[in-house]
Amino acid sequence: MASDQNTWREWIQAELSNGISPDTLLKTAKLHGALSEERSNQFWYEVSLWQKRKIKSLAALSRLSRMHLGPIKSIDVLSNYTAEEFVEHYLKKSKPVVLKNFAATWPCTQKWSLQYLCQTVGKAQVAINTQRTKLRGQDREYLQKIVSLSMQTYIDRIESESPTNDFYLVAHAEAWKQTEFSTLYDDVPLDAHWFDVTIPKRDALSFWLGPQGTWTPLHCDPVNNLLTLIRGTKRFKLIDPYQIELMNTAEGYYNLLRADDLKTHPNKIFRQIPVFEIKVDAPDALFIPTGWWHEVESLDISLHLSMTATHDAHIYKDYSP
Ligand SMILES: O=C(O)CCC(=O)C(=O)O
Repeated sequence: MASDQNTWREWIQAELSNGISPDTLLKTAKLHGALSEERSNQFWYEVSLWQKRKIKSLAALSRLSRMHLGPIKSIDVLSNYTAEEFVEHYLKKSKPVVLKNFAATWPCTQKWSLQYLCQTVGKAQVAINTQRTKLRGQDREYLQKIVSLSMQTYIDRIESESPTNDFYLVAHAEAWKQTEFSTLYDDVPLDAHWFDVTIPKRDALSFWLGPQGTWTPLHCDPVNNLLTLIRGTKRFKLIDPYQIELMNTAEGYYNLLRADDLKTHPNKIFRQIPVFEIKVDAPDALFIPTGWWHEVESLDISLHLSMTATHDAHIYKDYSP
């Protein structure tokens, strides 16, 4: 019974963090006949706990902003760097940075053409996020429009329908954790200077592949991400978590505003928020620290790995807008 209650609690909290409203959650639970009297009583208690966590996250945000002593002025782009410099000057300070040629020597950079992926993991069934242009909260509501396809079929669609934002293989699909994908694991070396190698490889990263034209709305993540581009080019718009006004327009980890809306926002405070725009090409990496808002557009057919097993990856466990 206790574990049933825990599952119920975890479901409520995860969906609220995804930006689903309490009313929609209640309706979904009723629809599936999953709303006993006991669960119904627990529901609003869980919602209030989640709201308290949201307030606590404001405290976490101000702590984050203090760590790098005020808002940063620009995003550094480094051609020469060591893991130690990255940890000291960027990871520990929660400061984004572009690392040129980060994955240049990784076998995946040479090997993973679309054709190679068809040969190796073409038969794997993957959960594709579809009809993205029709959904207001295309990523928050991703579960509504999932379609299962073989990688081969998905790659054929990428090649014939690009550019489009209508379908995308994103982290939620957990493709990398599927048994078939383990044949690719040796192509991504995890150096202990950069990554916490005690974390199994299947849990150390997520695999994203999509056509030119995918657009991921403004959001932040509760974990540090050394986003490593294996193919293609992406444009990022980044906003410092120091800009706490954006908490007012957040729904879970997502923001209702687009980065471009800020320039013309009726409220001056929003118009003054700096947006850092930066293009990243394979095989470069962009460090996106916990809490940093980011909006992402693929300028080519793109494949990237979100490397989340950085050292101290989970120092902001309580960060949850
Ligand atoms: O590339 C994208 O479309 C989004 C990537 C992203 O937000 C992430 O890896 O956290």
